[in-house]
Amino acid sequence: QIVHRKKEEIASAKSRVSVKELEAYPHFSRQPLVFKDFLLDAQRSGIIAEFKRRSPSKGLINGTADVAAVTQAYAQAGASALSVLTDTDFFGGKAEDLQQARAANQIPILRKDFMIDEYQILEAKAWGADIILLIASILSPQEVAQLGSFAQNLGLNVLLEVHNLEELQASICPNVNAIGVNNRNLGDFTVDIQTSFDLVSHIPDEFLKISESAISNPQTIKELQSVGYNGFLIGENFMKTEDPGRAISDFVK
Ligand code: IGP
Repeated sequence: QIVHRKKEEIASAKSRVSVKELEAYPHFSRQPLVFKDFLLDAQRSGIIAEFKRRSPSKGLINGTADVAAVTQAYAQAGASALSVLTDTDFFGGKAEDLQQARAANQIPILRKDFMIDEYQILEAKAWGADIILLIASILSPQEVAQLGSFAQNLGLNVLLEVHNLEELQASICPNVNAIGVNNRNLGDFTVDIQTSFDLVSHIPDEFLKISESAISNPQTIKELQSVGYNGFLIGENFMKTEDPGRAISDFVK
């Protein structure tokens, strides 16, 4: 149903400017940052800090946070990268959030959205993203390979999200740079960190390894690191507080 809704949204004229116009956005010709350079930088925390106003599972998380201020505070506290939701219907995000985060920061930014076609990847580049997300559960392995190669040809990095071994084995391909194991089941929203521990040995070492969702204490990061994870995608734990920037600094201390 996500795919269906996304297709309708994309097809509606108002959400689309022409490809020519996207290519004329100032950020379109910018050289994207390389995810690995920041994720493997020992001076940084490995945290990919997410700006998320609301979610289907939690409802409103933070209605007042300012995207530039929060993402700057994340970067200042040692985040390796940023994740910015651009999906409006489910997450209350928008293109401007990503553009404002870009203008305020010089670390890689993930466009967090349900990506199903090449046009959205052109948007991501135009808005200033460095990384795009491909979710195995809503794409065929062939689509993952095609969209991944399209993004990499634009100089973007690709994060492939999986939730179980079947998805991982079916969709993993050289056209993605990082594998994100989502601890949240997108079907019923249940979360279990064990998912990350179960799948890590099946991810070949040439891919960056990222654990996503439901991480709420620094001890969990240590344990995930010890089994081979390089990155930790955290949203709610920071955004649910009044001052997400402060929450991440306390967390990395
Ligand atoms: C962050 P959390 O539990 O720390 O807020 O999770 C991130 O992993 C989550 O927002 C997410 C997501 C997604 C959102 C993971 N995969 C796909 C939208 C679409």
